[in-house]
Amino acid sequence: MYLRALNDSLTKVMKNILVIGATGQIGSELTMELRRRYGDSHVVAGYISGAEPKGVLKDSGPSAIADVTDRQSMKTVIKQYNIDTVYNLAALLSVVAERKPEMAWKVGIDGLWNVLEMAREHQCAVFTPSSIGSFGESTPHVKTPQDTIQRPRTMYGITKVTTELLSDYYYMKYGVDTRAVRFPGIISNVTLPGGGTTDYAVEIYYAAVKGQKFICPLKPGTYMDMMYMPDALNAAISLMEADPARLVHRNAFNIASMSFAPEEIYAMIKKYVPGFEMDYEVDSLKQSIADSWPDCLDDTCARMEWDWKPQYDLESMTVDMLEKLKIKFAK
Ligand code: AKB
Repeated sequence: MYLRALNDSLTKVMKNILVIGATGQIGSELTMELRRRYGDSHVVAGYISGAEPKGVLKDSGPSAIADVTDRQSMKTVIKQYNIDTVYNLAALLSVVAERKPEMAWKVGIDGLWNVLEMAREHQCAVFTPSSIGSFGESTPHVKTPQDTIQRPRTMYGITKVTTELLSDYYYMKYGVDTRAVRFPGIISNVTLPGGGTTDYAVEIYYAAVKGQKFICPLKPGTYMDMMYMPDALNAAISLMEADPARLVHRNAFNIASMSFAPEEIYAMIKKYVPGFEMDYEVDSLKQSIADSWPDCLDDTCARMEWDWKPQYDLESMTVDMLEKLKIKFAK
């Protein structure tokens, strides 16, 4: 028991991690959380030119160019820092991907191919998230099972299903340790998301704290899975730390913590900000994407195979979001 614990902590200490897309919504917080757990010098913030890390992200540890479309840039950083684990967060979100399908494929799939090839060559484990966007109209929308129909009609969804299949392929054919979750909409207070269908659930908090009326781009009754950032970070890290012998699935696990429609998040915020107002102005692209996604996923497999358990629900997330954003805007 003691030896196992010692071994686990040594393994943690010895990990060298590259986060690709470290300045994005998830990457900026994931990099800091990984540094907290594994040590600052063991986590490299990978970025592309024009999206350099700033502030604490820049100052707390190493950073390097890691562009998924340029294999050489990844090879250089993997060798320089002796990387053994890659969190690959390079992707265009659903709305932008619909506007720039070719770019979405280039970054999401050609880029993933480069990451997986580098991982094969340098024996790295790889986490490349999928999404609730990997499902489509013909998927069961309520309690969506782990293994079910995945026939999305958006470019984002197509790249996410391909991500899952290609990641599994590299595991089965070459033994690359690929693992992933299907992220829902992620709600956070550090870095804003850009170009997703679920972004409204972040923007609504910013409007409430700034005392502005919120214009919701989705109709009442549009349910989607959402998650607070601390749970999302914990999901990614716990899965990468999970005992491989217990994993029946790999790419990618359904995870869930809350599902709500716009009128429900509005009512919850209004409970704490009574003067808050919201109106609807439906964006047809966002609405059609949201309508094609599940209302709520069944995450039983994640709970059974690696003990997934979220901490936050809509109310506890709302209290924390409002508190953190008030501090942020008081500065
Ligand atoms: C998006 O809305 O595109 C993302 C997602 C759910 O994958 N947040």
